[in-house]
Amino acid sequence: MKIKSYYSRTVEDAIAAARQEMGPEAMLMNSRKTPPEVRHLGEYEVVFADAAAAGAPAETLPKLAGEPAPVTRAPLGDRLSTEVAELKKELEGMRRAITRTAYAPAQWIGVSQDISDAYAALTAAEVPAELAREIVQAAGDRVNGTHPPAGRTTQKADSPVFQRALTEEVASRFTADATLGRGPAQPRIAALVGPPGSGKTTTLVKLAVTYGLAARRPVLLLSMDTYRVAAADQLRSYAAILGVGFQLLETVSSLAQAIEENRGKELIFIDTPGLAYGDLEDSESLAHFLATRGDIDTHLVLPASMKAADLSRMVDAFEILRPRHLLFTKLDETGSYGPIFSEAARTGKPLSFFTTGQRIPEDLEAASPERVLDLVLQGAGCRARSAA
Ligand SMILES: Nc1nc2c(ncn2[C@@H]2O[C@H](COP(=O)(O)OP(=O)(O)OP(=O)(O)O)[C@@H](O)[C@H]2O)c(=O)[nH]1
Ligand SMILES: [Mg+2]
Repeated sequence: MKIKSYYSRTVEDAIAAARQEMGPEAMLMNSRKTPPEVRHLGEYEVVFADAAAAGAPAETLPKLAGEPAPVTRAPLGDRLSTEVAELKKELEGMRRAITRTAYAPAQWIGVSQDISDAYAALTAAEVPAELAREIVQAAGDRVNGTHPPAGRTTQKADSPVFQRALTEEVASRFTADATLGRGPAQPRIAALVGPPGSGKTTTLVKLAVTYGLAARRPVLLLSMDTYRVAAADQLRSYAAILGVGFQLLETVSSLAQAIEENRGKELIFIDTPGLAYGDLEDSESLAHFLATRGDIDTHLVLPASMKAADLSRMVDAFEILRPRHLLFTKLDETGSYGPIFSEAARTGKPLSFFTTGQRIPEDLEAASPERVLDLVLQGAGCRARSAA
């Protein structure tokens, strides 16, 4: 496997140099404006890999110059982060104790440490209180066959059993399905919809690289984002960088035609403009198109950092586009992952992918039940997972 960085004044020049040296099969792995310390090499850096790099696991993908290495911390940094971690732990303990007494149903207080801890952990993860209560109650029922009677204390020895029941209870309430396209139909077509700035375009490119180019599947990128010139240009230049087809379409009938003309492709990705509440009413034709096309797999792209109540409102508003999957972005921008789970539980829609940063294509994950359980139960969490 050969991986090499190319520097130049423009991305296009750097790509041209790479393609000249490595050939048309070479695959773009990363690109960015160079940090000041290597600026003398050129304004932009692109990293290319030859064909043998395709399919390499994400961990082995190259880092760009100036990106932080996986870090040996200075001793002072070590001490500080240990202290911060301890402080966080203490604060978490205090917060849990407060949550427990303030919000837990009265009959739980002093009854079962496991139940009140689990409730505190779920609400700390911002799982809505009602759902958190239902889950721990049901987990308790799984263990006891009934709600824990007042005055009864769960024995310590019961903890692993309860933690397993809690994990099973959470797991039974959502699904994960990291697929693109619907059924065996070819080409597989995925559309990304969502509010402005949620990460649709960059996620689409991550998906196209990971599931298209890296897997050597012919890909086409289509954009319905004619609202802003810059938006279409963003995807057009990504398509040029990746060396895949791109079309900007103004109407749903031209979108349908473009799909028809490209039946030979394996994967077609459709980017859409960010739609705010007001826009949703005006996007009737796109909504009707996506809602009625049985072959298009629509993913609703939402930032994980959005507040739970806003998220629910947004998901409900986007229902007119009939999204089949929920795709959460910007997991790196929050520490509370309960709303991801609770929206999946509330709507019954499977979680498809997560994005965890701005790097293309590395910061993309296929959603899996294990990952979601880790995110949601991280407070109650480690115990519940290891008990499962
Ligand atoms: N931190 C972080 N930033 C992200 C992530 N995904 C996307 N972004 C950033 O969010 C910003 C918006 O991303 P876009 O992909 O342009 O969002 P969009 O939904 O296409 O935006 P519109 O087309 O304007 O609606 C960009 O700066 C992205 O780099 C992520 O997982 N984490
Ligand atoms: Mg966009």
